[in-house]
Amino acid sequence: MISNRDLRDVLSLYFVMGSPDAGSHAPLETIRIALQAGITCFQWREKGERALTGNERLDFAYAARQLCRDYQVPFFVDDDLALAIQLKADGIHVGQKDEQARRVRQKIGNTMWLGVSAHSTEEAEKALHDGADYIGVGPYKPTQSKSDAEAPIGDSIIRQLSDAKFPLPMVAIGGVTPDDVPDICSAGASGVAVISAISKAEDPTAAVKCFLTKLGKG
Ligand code: TZP
Ligand code: MG
Repeated sequence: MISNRDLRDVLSLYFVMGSPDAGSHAPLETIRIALQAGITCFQWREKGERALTGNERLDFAYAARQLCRDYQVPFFVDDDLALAIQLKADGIHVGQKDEQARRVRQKIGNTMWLGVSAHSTEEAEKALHDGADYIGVGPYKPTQSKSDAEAPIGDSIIRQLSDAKFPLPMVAIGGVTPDDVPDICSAGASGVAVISAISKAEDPTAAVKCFLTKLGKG
């Protein structure tokens, strides 16, 4: 596994989506466009009433992973550890309601990155203790993309953790737009994790470029 320093760069523009999150383009085409435009990391997160199941789900997962390989962008799987292992994903991301991070770390060893969602400094410290490589902190602002999202927390937790020299990379997630990037980065995050601002953009290429410019990577 590459070092945490490299992971900070990987996490700069972390695009997250599943098939129900697509907007004006077909789901796989949306992912391809985002990869082509320069996202630095991708998480496949197949959630909600319209989520794919069975073979369609599996085919989509393999296709998304292949696209990421084609563009040499790390591919993460949300929640489903067995599938992440089957797909030889680069990483797995778990929420507080998913399989316990400590057990996931035991199962994957150092073969994959492990990301954990945190909404408080306590959850962040626990994630660190459990062996996470990074944490996703949010929701930053209200979001339409997660039905059971907690109340928005802005950059308060990222700021507190950063002030306390929390050692893991952090990404902000939830309602993040390009205009939020300067505040999020100055709070101490390595990057931003984004669904709808890219997946539902009329022009996903322009959305990605706008994020990259704000991240100083344009
Ligand atoms: N976790 C916290 S908020 C969120 C997740 C998966 C959804 C983020 O989606 P969007 O569209 O960028 O608000
Ligand atoms: Mg989850």
